[in-house]
This record gives sequence, structure tokens and C-alpha cells, in this order.
Amino acid sequence: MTAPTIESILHENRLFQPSSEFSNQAQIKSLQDYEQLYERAKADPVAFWAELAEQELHWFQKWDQVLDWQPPFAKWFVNGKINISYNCLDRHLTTWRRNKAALIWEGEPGDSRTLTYAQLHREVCQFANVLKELGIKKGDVVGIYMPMIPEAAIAMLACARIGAPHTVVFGGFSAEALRDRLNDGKAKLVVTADGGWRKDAIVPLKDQVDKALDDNAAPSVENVLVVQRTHQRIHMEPGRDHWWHDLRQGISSDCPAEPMDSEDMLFILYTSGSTGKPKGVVHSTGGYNLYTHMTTKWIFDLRDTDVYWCTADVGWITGHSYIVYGPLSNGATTLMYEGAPRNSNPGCFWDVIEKYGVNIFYTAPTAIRAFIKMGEHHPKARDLSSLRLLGTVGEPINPEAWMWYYRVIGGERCPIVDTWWQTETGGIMITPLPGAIPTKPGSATRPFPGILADVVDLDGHPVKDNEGGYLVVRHPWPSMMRTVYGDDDRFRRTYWEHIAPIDGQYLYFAGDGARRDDDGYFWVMGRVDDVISVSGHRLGTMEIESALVSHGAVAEAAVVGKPDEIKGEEIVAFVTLESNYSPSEELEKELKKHVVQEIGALARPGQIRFSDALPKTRSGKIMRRLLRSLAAGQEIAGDTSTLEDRSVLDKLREDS
Ligand code: 7RM
Repeated sequence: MTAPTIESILHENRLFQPSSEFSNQAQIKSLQDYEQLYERAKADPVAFWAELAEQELHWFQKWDQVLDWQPPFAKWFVNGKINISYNCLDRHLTTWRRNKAALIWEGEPGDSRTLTYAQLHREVCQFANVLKELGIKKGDVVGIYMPMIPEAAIAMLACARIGAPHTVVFGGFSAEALRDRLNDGKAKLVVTADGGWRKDAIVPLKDQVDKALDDNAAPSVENVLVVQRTHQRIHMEPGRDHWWHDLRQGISSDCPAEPMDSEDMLFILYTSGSTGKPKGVVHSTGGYNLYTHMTTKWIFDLRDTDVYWCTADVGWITGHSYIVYGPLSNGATTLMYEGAPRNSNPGCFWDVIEKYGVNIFYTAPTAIRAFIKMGEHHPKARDLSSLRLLGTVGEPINPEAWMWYYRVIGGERCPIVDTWWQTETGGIMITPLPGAIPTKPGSATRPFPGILADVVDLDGHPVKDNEGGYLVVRHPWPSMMRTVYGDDDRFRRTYWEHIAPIDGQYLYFAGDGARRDDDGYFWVMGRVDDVISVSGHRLGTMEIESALVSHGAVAEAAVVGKPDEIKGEEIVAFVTLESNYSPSEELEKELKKHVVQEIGALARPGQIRFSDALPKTRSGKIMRRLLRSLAAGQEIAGDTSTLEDRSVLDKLREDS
């Protein structure tokens, strides 16, 4: 991950004030207002969230208790009854927003579609009724493996409406990855499409689903609901597979939202860890609804006339929280785009902004870096004057990219919100409030009100200003993950045991390194574990290594990230071969292909380096830290005394 270097941080003193025009009309108008809000929330987080929950959301029944905290297990709004689909749809129908655009969709080969709140509500209700017809009941897990089309959001909201937790699997994942997730979640039904468009080609989503379910390999799945998108020929298994456009015929669009317990599971979303299989991050209903609602409102400074566009895929948490739930809960107009930046269409994002007059634009540093490479004449040739606010998420943004974004896209008039958060946090945690907090290129600035973030050492003691440490959160917040699906123990081990509780106070450990400067601004340095971030997507080294080793030629593999200007990191795999194989270009190609098959195109190694052995500690652990330096072409620094066999390292260095 290209974290800004320590040098660039220490020398980064530029401060950008929001214009008074922006601040005067903003939700939170000044630094003083932010600080007051922050202090009030800090003094009594429970009262702060309770007040907002009452003001901002519809509850079928009020809670008995705001927070029940049995570390590390939190319950928010205990016994409150709520439905997030109701808050995203029904409650807007009795207002003027009924006929406001809820979802604008820009599809790939020139398709587009706009759904008003009333129309989206209808679609969701019908979809929910079809799910019910197929036997889905409250508590049944539904897998969603979809391209970026309105039906992806419709399926999510339909699940939420009837209390069926969804697990969205990114459409770029392979059949194997899909199968693992369906099995872990024991999904009863899969929603998919015949295909999807991705970078000028069709992704055969339904074929992948077939592969995932072949030979009864995912036995919990009883039905597959298929949305027609690309119209290519697919196999439809009788009794199992159903077309959405067939089943919806004659289906009622009346489907009252099920009153859900605030703590009922809303969704599972799988995320890579440094070890073992992907973790099923569990989010529940009430707290998630409140937190994504408030963060969307204050951070993106929503106005009712705005067109808001987040470029993420709904397969990631950013798509869940900031394409679907947060914006719709606020009654905003959210734009969904099926395309992705690519060399064959270097102006695609700017065309969409011009076409729809987008006011708020939220994307990832990796996309920004790709656009910088393509040249600023592309955005310059479009009218981007509708933009009012820019955002980034996914990795640290290097100050150069930040400045380009500010100057070329924002016309030096739009504040940039650099938002730090995780799948696990459910919503944005550290970020500027754009009318209130002056920005510094490369810093996510300050915590959101109610978020008691800190930088500490391994004993849990705060480190001094400008000293590196571990990023932690001290108090539970409404949208925190509730557990790892089916594995409370892993939840505890991964997030709550790295840093010892002091005086019984548990700290949430985010797994990121950070430092805080003299102004209280946070600078996130990237993962402290072995997770690789390729184009903002987190991949566990273990997963990729396991995929490599599953190939007959590979004896052992160690995977590291090498800083890459565009993608953040590139995957470099060090591989040792079985004795009856020898290194060749052909084998390199074959192994790359194999990883793509096992995990998906995201995980394709950029380089494979064959080696006779891997550097290991005496206890047998591969020292990835050394390989990381090697891959980056840097001097090996730090302690090498734990190396079992120094000559292994020397040999690798000679070869590179
Ligand atoms: C939203 C998302 C989470 C990890 C996180 C960080 C990194 C995300 C920023 C960032 C620096 C940011 N969820 N990260 N945003 N690092 N500045 N603004 O990305 O679960 O997929 O990844 O991403 O390392 O821990 S995620």
C-alpha cells in the first residue's frame, strides 16, 4: 500500500480552508461547531446517539436501552423495532420526495434508467414478494452475485424488507470464492444475472454460479433467481433456476416492511484477513442504519437537490453504506454506474458527471491515480462545474494525487473528504466535515462525532504526537461489526486482543498504523498485517498463497505487496517448486491463471519469482517483511537475527 512516506507527512503543511460560500450553507458550518459537537458526543456518546436515532429514523417501536456493552459484544437500541428498507423508501413516499429520483443508473453500452422513490419502492416490494414465493423467510441468508445494475440494490433492499440477511459477493470473484462464501453463510438462495459488463467485456456471472453449485458443492442453496442483463445464452437448471422477469409476472407490489429487531442481522460481508479464510463481517440493523445515515448527511453535506455519485461496486462495504443505505435513508438521489475506468474510455467518469450534473463525487485513490496517468486533457474537456464536494476512500491518498484531484477535478473550489473506515466499522470513522474541518493533502483529518479514535502502542497507551502507533477506537459505535459470522472467538482474537484492555476498557484494533500530528489530525499509514491492497481491494496474502500452493507445481508460496503507482500495491509471489518442475515463463503464466481461477482477476500476481527456498524464522514462519523490501528493491532493514538460514536471503538478493 502506498502510504505517504514519513517525510512527506512531516513536510506536508499545506492547509485548505473550505470557502465561506461552502461553509455558510453546510450542515456543520465551522471548526467550532464541529468541536462542540465532538465534545458533546465524547462526554456522553450514548445520549448523543439516542437523540439522533429519535430525530432521524423511523422506529416501529422505541428501544428500552440505548447500548448494552458486554465487551467485545455490543447491542444498540435494545428491543427497538426498525426496518432499514422502510427508512430508505416508505417514509419518503408521504413527502414531496415520492417523485424524486432515488436511483439514477448509467449502464455500460449506453443504457440508462432512473427510478423515483415511488418506483424503487414498487420494484423492491415485488422483488421481496418473489423471494417469499421462493421460500425465503426472515433469517434466511440470500447470496447476491450481481453486476452493477439497479436490481443489485433492489435485491439488497428486498432482503432487508423481509428480514433476510444478504451476503453480497463481488461479481469479480471466481466461482470458488463464491462457493466458499455461500457455504460459510449457508445461503438458501442466490440472486444473480445472466452476465454483467466489465471493461468492455461480458462477465458470465450465471456460468460462475453454475460452477459454484455444481455437484451439490453448495448444498444450502435451493434456488437461483436470475436477472436478465446481457442476453447471452445460459443454462437454466429446471426447478432450481428462475428468471426474475418470469416470476414477477402478476406478483403484488404490496409488501409491508417487516418490523425487525434493532439487533437482527442485516448482512454478512466477507473480507480478507491476514490468516485463514475470509471473515464474514456481521452487521445488524438499527445501529447500522443510524450511523450510515448520519455520516452520509454530515460528511457528504447532502442537500435535497444534489446528485450524489459513489463509484464503488455494491460488492464492497462502500457500495452498501454509501451507494445504497446511507443515501437512500436520507432521501438523496444516488447514482450507480456499471462501468469502470479503463484506457479504452479515459473520459468515462467525467462524461457521467457532465451528463447528470453530479454535485458530490466519491471515489478511490487508485482510480484517481489511473486518471492522472491518462492525462488531464480528458477531464478538462468536460464541464465539471456542477461538482461541489469530492471524496476518497480505500487507501491512503498520496499528496500528489490529492492535489491533482483538488485542482483538476475540483477546480480548486471543492473540499475533499478523505474518509478512513473499514468493512468492520460499517461507516466512515475519520474524515473532514467539509464545511468545518480544513484539509491537509494525505490526512483523513479528525474523527467523526461520537468516534473516540486514538493512536496507541501495544500496551494501549497513547503515543506522543507525530509518533507512529496502532489506530484504535475506544468506545463502541452504532455500526460496529457485531461478530465474525459463526466465529465469536475469531472476532475477539482479531480485533480485541492485540491490545490489552486497560482498567477493563477494551480497544477496537483496526489493524492500521497511524500517527496524529500537532493539530490532532490522523495520518493513516496502511495495514500493519499482511493484507495487500490492490486498487483499494483488500486481499489476504494467505488466500493467494493457498491458491498458488493448490497448483501441483508449487511447493510453497509467499505473497507480498510491492508499491505500485496506480494500483496502490502489486502482488509479487515468491514461489518454490516441487522437484519435478522447473521455472519457465509458461509456468509463470499458468500460475497466474490458476490464481485468477481460484480467487478472481483481482488477485492476479503481477510477478512470480521462482526461488529455491523462502526466508523463514526459526519457528518456521515466512518473513514477509524481508520479501516486501526485496520486491520493492529496497535495502533489507531491521532485525534479521530470527532468520533460520541467512543464505536463503542472500541467494534471493543475488537473483533479483
Ligand atoms: C472502506 C474500505 C479497509 C482498509 C483500512 C485501511 C484502508 C480505507 C482509507 C484507508 C487510508 C483512507 N473498507 N483505508 N480508507 N487508508 N486512508 N481514507 O476501504 O474493509 O475494504 O478496507 O482500507 O487500511 O483498514 S475495507
